Amino acid sequence: MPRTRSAVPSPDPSAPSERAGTPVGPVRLGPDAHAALRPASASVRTGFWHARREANARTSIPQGPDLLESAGNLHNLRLAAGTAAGEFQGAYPFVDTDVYKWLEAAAWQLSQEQAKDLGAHVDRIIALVAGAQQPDGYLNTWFQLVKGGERYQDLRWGHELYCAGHLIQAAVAHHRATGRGELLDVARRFADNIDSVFGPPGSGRPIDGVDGHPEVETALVELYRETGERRYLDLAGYFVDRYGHGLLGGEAYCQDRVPLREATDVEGHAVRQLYLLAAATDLATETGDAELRAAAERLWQAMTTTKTHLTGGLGAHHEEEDFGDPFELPNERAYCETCAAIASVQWSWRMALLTGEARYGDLIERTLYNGFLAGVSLDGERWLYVNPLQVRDGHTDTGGDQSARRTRWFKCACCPPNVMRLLASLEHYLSSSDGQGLQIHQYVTGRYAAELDGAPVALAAETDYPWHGVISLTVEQTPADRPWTLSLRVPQWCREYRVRCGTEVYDQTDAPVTDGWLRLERSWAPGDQIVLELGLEPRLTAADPRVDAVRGCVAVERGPLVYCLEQVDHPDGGLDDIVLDTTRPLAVKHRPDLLGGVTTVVAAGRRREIPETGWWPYRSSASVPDAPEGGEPVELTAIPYYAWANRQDGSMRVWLPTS
Ligand code: FUB
Ligand code: ZN
Repeated sequence: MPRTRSAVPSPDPSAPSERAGTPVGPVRLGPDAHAALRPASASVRTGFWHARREANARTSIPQGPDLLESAGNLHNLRLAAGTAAGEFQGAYPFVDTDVYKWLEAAAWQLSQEQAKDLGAHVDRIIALVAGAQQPDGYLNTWFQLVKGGERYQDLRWGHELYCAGHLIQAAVAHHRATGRGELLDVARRFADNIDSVFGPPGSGRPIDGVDGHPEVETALVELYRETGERRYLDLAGYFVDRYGHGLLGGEAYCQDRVPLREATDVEGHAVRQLYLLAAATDLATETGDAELRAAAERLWQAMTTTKTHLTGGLGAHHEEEDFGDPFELPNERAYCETCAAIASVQWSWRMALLTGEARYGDLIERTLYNGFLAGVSLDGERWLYVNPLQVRDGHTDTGGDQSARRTRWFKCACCPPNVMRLLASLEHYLSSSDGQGLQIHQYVTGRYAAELDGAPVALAAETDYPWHGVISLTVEQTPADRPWTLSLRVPQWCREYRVRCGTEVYDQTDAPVTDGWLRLERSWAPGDQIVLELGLEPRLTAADPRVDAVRGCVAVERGPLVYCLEQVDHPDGGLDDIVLDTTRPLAVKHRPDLLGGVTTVVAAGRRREIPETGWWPYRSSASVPDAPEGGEPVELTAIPYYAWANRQDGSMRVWLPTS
């Protein structure tokens, strides 16, 4: 798609970007966006997500500067600036992004609290980044220090534009959060350098190419949103449309096999695919491009129906960190990179804003509570890069980045600062407004607020979700003379619910729910109360029979949480011989003492008798051999999947055999 240039006046980038009533967060739609919804403001005050965000704010983010120092990332910036001597440190060309993602996380944190120490670290690290930038705006310590300044020659693997993307996102965050423009100046100068180099044939730019790792595209859209400079949006559009034309050798791995507009399935490296789709959705939102929107909707559908693990995790192969075939959803070898879960949330949120549909909030919820949250330990100190759904008895862990054991930091440390930035900006993904009312996508204890034609509306929320299903909302602010609609997402997993709104009570048989939204249109008054009760009966979930890896198994779920067994809770043996008795009821037991306070699900099971098979693990007979019966009864204690690997090493499983 040829790039067009148009002159849109750009606001002064050094001016505080926070306008009254405009929420601070990663996605700020342009004034003419073709979106059904716009992000609203929210705050998280206590409860489940508050605890996770506190670990992020008090432990994960504060540890960042030391970790970036000891891993050499900051040293590389000093080397590039010429203020230190030594060798480049780090194994990958994209180590600068660990710094940028940390800066982004710190910026979102600063938007919520005055934190002097954190602010000082941010200022110091921004100065290091600025010092490393070359006079013409280029910035990449690996290429400056290791590759002798040989720029843009290794687009397939070099990650130069990927790094630029994370720098831009950090800069936008810093500008939105603090109103300060130092990092935004650095990012713009790099973006301008890229814009002067990349373009389609005939554009006068020397390189027609794309990065092997999409990321800069969604960042450029956000830079356009922040600065009003149309050429950043056009550059993003050019990049998105140049994938699939063989510029990267035609490989599915880096999204180059087929143009996105023609694609019928998600494929290749999961994070790459998802960042590209986030960018396509951003572009469809800003430009009204119906073909891109249709492609994004089609691919989201394909992904969720055939390639998503129960936890919301994405990516089936360790080898290439990529999607597998439809229904190829391995269990113990599930890849489910933490970054892929984050990218999925980012993409689904953009889809929710574009379309207004509640189903995107369903996937966001599933991913946040399970595939994403498992990526960080409860204390915020250790991480998982891959998130398998089973660890076998006798598992030999070879350590390294793809270990099934939590690790303090990784050689490829993409996931930890990515978790930090999502947790620090979580409030952004909770609610929206469409001009006619407020939509609540995710339930927290805190406050949701928006402006309807300049009039503030706000609700206080109290809930013990996900342990209890009651969500109490109180109208705090509302225009007196104008009815508006409060829309509450009723999760797709929820079979029974009830809502009380003043004297009216509805349940699943008569509630005004369409497409996942329970819509309450009223003339509201301060003090009005709405109580939503979501039934949290534990349930057994089976997979589509084409998911061979878990045929004959079920998983335990309750509300938005996927459960798993951990060996530490079953000290009399391992987990590989366990069978769940599906005829016996599941019991719920809240355990304030366990894992920071979790609701467990207790089930009846048995330890299967393992038949003698002789010299190898197979049995043959003329007819299909019977599944072994009998075995010792055993009480099974299932914990939320996100909390696994926080005690001692051992086996774990989500999918439980039923025979
Ligand atoms: O290539 C940069 C990042 O490293 C990817 O997003 C992750 O999957 C990891 O490979
Ligand atoms: Zn990662």
